[in-house]
Amino acid sequence: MYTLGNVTRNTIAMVLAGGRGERLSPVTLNRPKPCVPFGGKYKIIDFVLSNLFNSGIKKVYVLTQYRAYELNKHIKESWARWAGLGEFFDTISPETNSASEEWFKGTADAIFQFLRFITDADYVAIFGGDHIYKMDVSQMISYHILNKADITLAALEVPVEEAKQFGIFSVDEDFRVTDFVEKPKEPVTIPDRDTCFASMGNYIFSTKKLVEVLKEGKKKHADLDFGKHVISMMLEKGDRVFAYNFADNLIPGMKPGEKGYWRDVGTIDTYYEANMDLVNVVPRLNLYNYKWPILTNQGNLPPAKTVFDEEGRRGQNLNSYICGGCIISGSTVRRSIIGPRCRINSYSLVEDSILFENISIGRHVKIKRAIIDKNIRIPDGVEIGYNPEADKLQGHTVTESGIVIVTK
Ligand code: ADQ
Ligand code: ADP
Repeated sequence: MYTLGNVTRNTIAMVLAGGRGERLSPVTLNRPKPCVPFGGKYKIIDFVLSNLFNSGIKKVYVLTQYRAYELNKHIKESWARWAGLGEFFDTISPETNSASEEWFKGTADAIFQFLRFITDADYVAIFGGDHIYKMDVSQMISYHILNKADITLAALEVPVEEAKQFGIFSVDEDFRVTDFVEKPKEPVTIPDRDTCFASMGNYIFSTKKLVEVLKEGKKKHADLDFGKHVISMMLEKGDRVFAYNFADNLIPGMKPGEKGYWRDVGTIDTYYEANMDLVNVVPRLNLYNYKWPILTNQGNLPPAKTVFDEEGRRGQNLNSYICGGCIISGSTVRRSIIGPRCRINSYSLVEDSILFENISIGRHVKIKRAIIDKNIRIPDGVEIGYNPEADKLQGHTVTESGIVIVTK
């Protein structure tokens, strides 16, 4: 009989982190989506890795591909050290596979190229690396085992208007999946509702079955993909495909409003909103729950400091996250997320904005509803976020909703 402890010890995780995240451009021009900063000190991938870690799954491969340097470095510096004996947080990329000179062509193809890495465990958790949520994965694996499933997909209920961007499926009364369509033009709704069951792109596989279906699938599709091919193939064969309702997942210490919290943060607007939620007086996503900590590289940074400047102007931050190594002097920061090592100088005002890392803001600067990429210096007197046309002339990107993105 399996207990929670040994199901997770008998699971290897493969985290898919190779996608470009084009809809998040220009933030993803130089980094893949999983490597985009979130909540100041974290990167998006820290959420899935923390979920795995807190669930007891510490044999984790991160599959990287697009612009992988920064992500590889982050996994090595921030995650590899959490592993104990027989455990690992490692990255693998297509170029390390000498038998194939090609890049991963699809998500399932990426796993196929590394099948030899997973045969040591009875279960494989294949999770996407680019969503913000908390989930106890051990509950999903236990559910998979109790159902004697071949594959279990994590499921969310989404409004029908959003369904086109997901894999959408129907279930029978036992929550066994009866049909699945990747990004359907006409999504099937749940009976008597205007919502659909969507796949979160997180799968638990029984290892033997995974090896079997990937070998078979590769014969038909060079660009084998879980959403596009694998799940439908398994349904056709009569394999046991089950859905796990994410709404049933419980996290220790979770606040009532946090249940079911999941964000794709796939566009600038959704990314911005999810960050801004954090500086609300009561955010939906609680980063202060020490029973389910979100881990990352703590960095050996000096404390954040807020000072009166020499003429007595008050440096102040209101409803903001200020990360290590920041100095806010004689300036005001309001409803913003200020990443590590930023300097904001006198007479400046930063509001409703996200600053990544190592940003220097001069004097008399005004910034509103902006996202500023790392290592940028904003000279004295500049205004950003007050006049879209002027912002565009400066070469910044401005979204329809008026968020300005400043990159190098
Ligand atoms: P998408 O997110 O559109 O749909 P995809 O672009 O393949 O699918 O990305 C899935 C994950 O794999 C992402 O985390 C991405 O970074 C990563 N990735 C993509 N290509 C990769 C590659 N070649 N190598 C390594 N990593 C790669 C999927 C499912 C849908 C489901 C949604 C939920 O196909 O059924 O509804 O996720 O968001
Ligand atoms: P401004 O006056 O335009 O805000 P300054 O460059 O004069 O900017 O710096 C403002 C304040 O930042 C200093 O008065 C000091 O309090 C603080 N500060 C600067 N560097 C350091 C440091 N290395 N350690 C601690 N505080 C610092």
